[in-house]
Amino acid sequence: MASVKIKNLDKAAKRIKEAVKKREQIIIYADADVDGVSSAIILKESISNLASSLLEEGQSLPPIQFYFPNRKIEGYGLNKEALEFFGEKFPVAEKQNKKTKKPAGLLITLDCGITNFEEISKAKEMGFFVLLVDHHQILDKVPEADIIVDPNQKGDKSFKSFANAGLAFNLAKEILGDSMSKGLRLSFLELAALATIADMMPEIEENSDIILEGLSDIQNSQRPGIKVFFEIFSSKDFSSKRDLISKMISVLNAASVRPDHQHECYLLLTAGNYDLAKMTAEFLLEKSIRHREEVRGLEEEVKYIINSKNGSPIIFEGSKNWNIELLGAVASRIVREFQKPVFLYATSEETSRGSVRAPKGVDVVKAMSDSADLLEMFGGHPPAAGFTVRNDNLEKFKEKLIDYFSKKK
Ligand SMILES: [Mn+2]
Repeated sequence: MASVKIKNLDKAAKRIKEAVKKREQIIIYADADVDGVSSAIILKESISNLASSLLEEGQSLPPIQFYFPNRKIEGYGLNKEALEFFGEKFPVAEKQNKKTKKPAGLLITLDCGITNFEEISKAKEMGFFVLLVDHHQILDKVPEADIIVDPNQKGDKSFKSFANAGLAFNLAKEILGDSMSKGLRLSFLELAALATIADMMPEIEENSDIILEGLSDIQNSQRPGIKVFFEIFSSKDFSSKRDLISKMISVLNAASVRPDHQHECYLLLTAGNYDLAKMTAEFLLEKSIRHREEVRGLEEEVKYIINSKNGSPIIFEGSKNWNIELLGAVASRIVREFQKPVFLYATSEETSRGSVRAPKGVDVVKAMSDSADLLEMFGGHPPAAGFTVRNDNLEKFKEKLIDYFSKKK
């Protein structure tokens, strides 16, 4: 796999090894979707495996804090409130930092971070060493992180279409080298395969290798949280293994972030025993059924609104009653039917947050770059992205987008 090395992957692995040796505080801050959660598990388990080979007997693992931001409350990506929470939780480290000028710890962002300019600068000011691992598009500059791994950055000649968990798998290989057992490798590939499919990354080159190998024996996975799906679903209801995997992903997608910033999907995929895995999987299955009904309902509502208007090159709709967590799924369905860029947003008091999906060949990140001065935040992949905009800029943003897409035609 991975013929051309991913830029800075060696530096990232070296820095993680150093943190383990020095038992530094490590914070894993990952996006709360299947890709982010899979990335977090791969990294955490690489660190545990590394630690068991590096540390002397009796020494413990470096302290690891997980944080999955709740998209509904905190939005997408790294946020300042979360950083303040880390500052309060690890005040000793912060004080130490002022005296010794040593980093307060290692903050690793997974599947997010590349558009968090201010937040990353703040983390640096707080004394964190910031390692950013993301696969989203680069805007006109990159944040001031200490190490950036993102195949889209300048000077990176590697494969561009990895899911973030594909990057995490390559990072794991770099960290563990020959000490990665066959079993562990397969277990990581299963997660990377699920994430690559869940993130709808193109199934070409390295990604097709990841999927092929990762799904090869997934029905016998070492993870109770994966294996359980092959028992709660009856295989006769599915035309293929791949079909069952899609259903499994739709269940995983229904998982939420808990108030303590732990993630239900993380808990399922790392469950140590079968009973816990079964209970969690069944709970998520129920939730995914409700979730799907909500998506369908919202889809109907959006279609009703847009059918009353036509001629616009884009679909741009929002409401204060819509659930941001469903908008990506709804926008994907609307795009398939209308073949236009779709911007759906949920409005709160001062700002609106939205999900964007586009037909093949349309780059919505580029389209939004044209309105960068109107936006609080935006980013993503060419066909699937997100934004935050102040409500007083919503109309201007819409007009600029209409203008942009009218000219393109
Ligand atoms: Mn991702």
